[in-house]
Amino acid sequence: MIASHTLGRILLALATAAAAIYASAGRADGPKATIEKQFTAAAGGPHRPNIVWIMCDQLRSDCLGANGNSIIKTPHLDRLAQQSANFTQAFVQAPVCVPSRASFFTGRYPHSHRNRVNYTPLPAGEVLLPARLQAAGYCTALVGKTHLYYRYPPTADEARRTGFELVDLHDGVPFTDEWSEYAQWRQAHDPLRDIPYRRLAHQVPGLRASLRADGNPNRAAIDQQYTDTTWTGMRARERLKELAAGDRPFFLFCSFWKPHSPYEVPAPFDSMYDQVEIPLPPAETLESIGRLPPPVQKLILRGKKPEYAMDRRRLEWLYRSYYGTVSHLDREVGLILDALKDLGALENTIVVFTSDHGDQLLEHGLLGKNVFFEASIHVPLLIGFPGRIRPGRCDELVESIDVLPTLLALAGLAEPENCQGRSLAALCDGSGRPAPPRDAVFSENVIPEVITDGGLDFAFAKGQGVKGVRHPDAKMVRTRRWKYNYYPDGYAELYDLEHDPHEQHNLAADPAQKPVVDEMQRRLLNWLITADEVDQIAPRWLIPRH
Ligand SMILES: [Ca+2]
Repeated sequence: MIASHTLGRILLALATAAAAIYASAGRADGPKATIEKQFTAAAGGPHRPNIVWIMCDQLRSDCLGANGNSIIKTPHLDRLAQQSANFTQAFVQAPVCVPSRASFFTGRYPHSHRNRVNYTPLPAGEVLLPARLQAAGYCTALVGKTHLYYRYPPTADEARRTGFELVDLHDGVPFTDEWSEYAQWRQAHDPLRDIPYRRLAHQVPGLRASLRADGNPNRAAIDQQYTDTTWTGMRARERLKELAAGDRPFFLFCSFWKPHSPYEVPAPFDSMYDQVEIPLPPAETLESIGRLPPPVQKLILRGKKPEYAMDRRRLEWLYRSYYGTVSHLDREVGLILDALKDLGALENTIVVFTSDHGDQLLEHGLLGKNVFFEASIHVPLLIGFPGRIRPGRCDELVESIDVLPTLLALAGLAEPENCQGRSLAALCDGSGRPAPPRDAVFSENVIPEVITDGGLDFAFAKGQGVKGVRHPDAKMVRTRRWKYNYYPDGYAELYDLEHDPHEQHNLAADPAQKPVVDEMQRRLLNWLITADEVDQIAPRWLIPRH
């Protein structure tokens, strides 16, 4: 038994050591207070660059001209790509909106920030990028979709609680229209205000007569000038004028809802690809789908009318519509870049362009996302900053959690202690400083839609999942050559991306690939064990400094 005075001495020694570590790191308060103090102190620092982050929803990496697509017309994004570091191998941490967006804005993996499923709340302790920039003296503005809230309903006040000072909210789905600035604006301006904004022209009796029989069946009912894409661009340019006239650095998050499905597209973009042949993915069969892990099969075959056997003519128009929507978005990006230039703000503004995930566009029989195939997890990522970032392609593997520390580094601000991303600044600022590349990227996916058929009924029984089916909570690790997806209950996928870039041949059960499977499992296990060390080890001593 240790004598009480000895125990006291040990405790004192431990406390002193802890205090020394604490003091050397300059951390005297809890994590959130410390972060705020650091940023408040930084607010009086040198003039900081503005940040314009242009976000879109469901845009694939390969649907930019700058990324090698010779069919799609994206001249303005190509211009931005020429002026930016173009991260050609950027991957999201979740192939669905809310977890992915939470990762972008926290710099943390989904299992760490714990916002795993759409329309679930952000944990109260998670501090988002706009709040960090606001604390550093930035004027922060949101135009469009955020999809991140600490509580329901998704109002402008709730968006302000995430760190946005100026809010023009539009989350883009009918059940959030009650709180949508765009929906209100359209009601005040659009002569066709009674027609829902996602409605197709051929669904509206009064518009059918004006349609060409051989025209795009996905033509939107409403005029392009009243779409949420045009509104988001217009409102962003108006905000930019206000922000550029202010005396604070600004952060504008300009967040487009498109090219998210449904694939309605307004004129004239509906006919832009009329005569164009776009390569389509191979048709899938029940047999080919049956070779996928059960959660992925369920996702593809969900609903009363699974889409995997879609008519090829319809699929052709779907591609033309998606491309037309991207070209519409591209026009708006061009107008935003022009506005920045006209305001004289381009030189001191970091411009980011990316997406929260991609779209399968019927690859592997699926529309939308929620899977680890390249079409869903591989996104465009452009980061431009005149004079600081060297324009050009960067083919290193990067993760979406890397964007937050990159922006903070470029703005001269400290990285949060719990950030799991790595700043990309050294990869693209021409400084020649070493930037250890990632040799693997990770993604995570809970797939509630598998169980609920796309509904929002998330009634959950512990140990039984939803409606008696356990949540398929899957993990992915991807190196340059290999992708390994792990599902609970013994299912897995292994793809050799070098020889099988379209992920057609699952090698997980191939005895010849057992060493690769073992190596990928080791990578997953190491990542799961170590990713949270930033929360649990780094700065969390509870013993006071003095
Ligand atoms: Ca999304």
